[in-house]
Amino acid sequence: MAEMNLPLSDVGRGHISLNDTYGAHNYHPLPVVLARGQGEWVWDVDGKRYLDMLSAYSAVNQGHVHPRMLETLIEQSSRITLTSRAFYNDQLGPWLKELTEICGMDRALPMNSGAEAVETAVKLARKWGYKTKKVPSEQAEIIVCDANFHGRTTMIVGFSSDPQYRADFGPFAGGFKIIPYGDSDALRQAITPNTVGFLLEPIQGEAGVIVPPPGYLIECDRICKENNVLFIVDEIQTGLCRTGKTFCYQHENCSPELLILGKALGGGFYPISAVVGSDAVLGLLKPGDHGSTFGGNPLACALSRTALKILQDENLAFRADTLGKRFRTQLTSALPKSVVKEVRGKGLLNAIELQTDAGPARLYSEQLALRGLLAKETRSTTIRFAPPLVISDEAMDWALKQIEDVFSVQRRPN
Ligand code: IF1
Repeated sequence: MAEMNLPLSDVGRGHISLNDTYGAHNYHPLPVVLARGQGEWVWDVDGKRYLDMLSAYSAVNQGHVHPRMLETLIEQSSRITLTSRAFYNDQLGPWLKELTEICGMDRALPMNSGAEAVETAVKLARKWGYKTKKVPSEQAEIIVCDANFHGRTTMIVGFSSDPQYRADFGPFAGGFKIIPYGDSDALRQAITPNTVGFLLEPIQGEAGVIVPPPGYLIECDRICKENNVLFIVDEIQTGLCRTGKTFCYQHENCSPELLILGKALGGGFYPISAVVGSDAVLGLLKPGDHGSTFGGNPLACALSRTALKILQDENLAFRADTLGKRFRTQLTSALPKSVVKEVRGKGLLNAIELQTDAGPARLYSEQLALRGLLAKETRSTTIRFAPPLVISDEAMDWALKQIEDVFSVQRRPN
């Protein structure tokens, strides 16, 4: 793909060339080299300021370099950072208590990345299936959705429906069944006596911020409970206030058995993920069944405790809800229908869907970047907008103006 004509200094060019020469080419980033961040703003190596409307895919809901996160990092890392789970540490216990209280659940298990937490949830669901539901050995089935995104391990890409994520990475693990997203009848029909869990994203992020029909989540929850199947919600991207509630499933009063968290759980400072759930499921694990060198380390837990406090103290669910409504209302009325098919999302997880003849989405991300607004296309006709939830009213007004200018017919960039 042709690169945009972004005024790039020799310093910026140098960094890109280091990536090209010494890195694996598994990404195609915008040619912006970031060196500093604060709140909703980031600066490149030449000091140019950008509004971050990606938030590291919702991992910096709390904003870049939040002062309380920085303080916790300094304080905790000057005491102790890593103990392993061979011993207890003085941060893990309080983190478990605080997190399970926020989730209204019994127990939690810390891991590091989102994909590891998804792997953990699959192991838990299978163990529950064999021990409690009495599914015959090796027969456990887990139902997942078309166009899902749950991570990049071989097990997870094995149940992806995206050919690129799978191609040349097999053979894959069995035991997964793919059904259409947003169709609860399909779930009802796919369940067999060997089904142990149904894993889904309450809004599909990578697929293009796909919001399922109203009532879908609670209907799936009901179907799972009627059939003794675990309802497993991947809130790695939608959780922790992003969609205007602490968890996206709360929009429909669901009560999942397993909740998977990651990204913003570390406040943008540290990778930490978790599976949270009932004693009936998490209580089945015995010493040696599962673990992680870094999972539950004191630095991660201390940072995560602060990350969770910031979400509550700064009322970020309410902010996401209010600002998100403004974003969708204003852009839906302001953007020309000839270019934009739809503005959709929940809270501050939003997308602009282009008309098919409006040119590739990447051109629009590039135009926005030229104006100092960072957003990223996903698929060829969708641009995702997910700023840090701490974004100020003024920054949001400025962003809306830039978006209106770039997407208006006169400036259509092709
Ligand atoms: C990349 C996407 C977003 C996730 C859900 C699990 C994971 C993710 C719902 C795995 C990760 C990422 C990974 C990142 C880009 C980003 C992404 F475009 F790829 F799909 F956000 F939309 N469940 N999402 O969204 O978590 O192991 O990465 O910690 O570059 O692959 P992880």
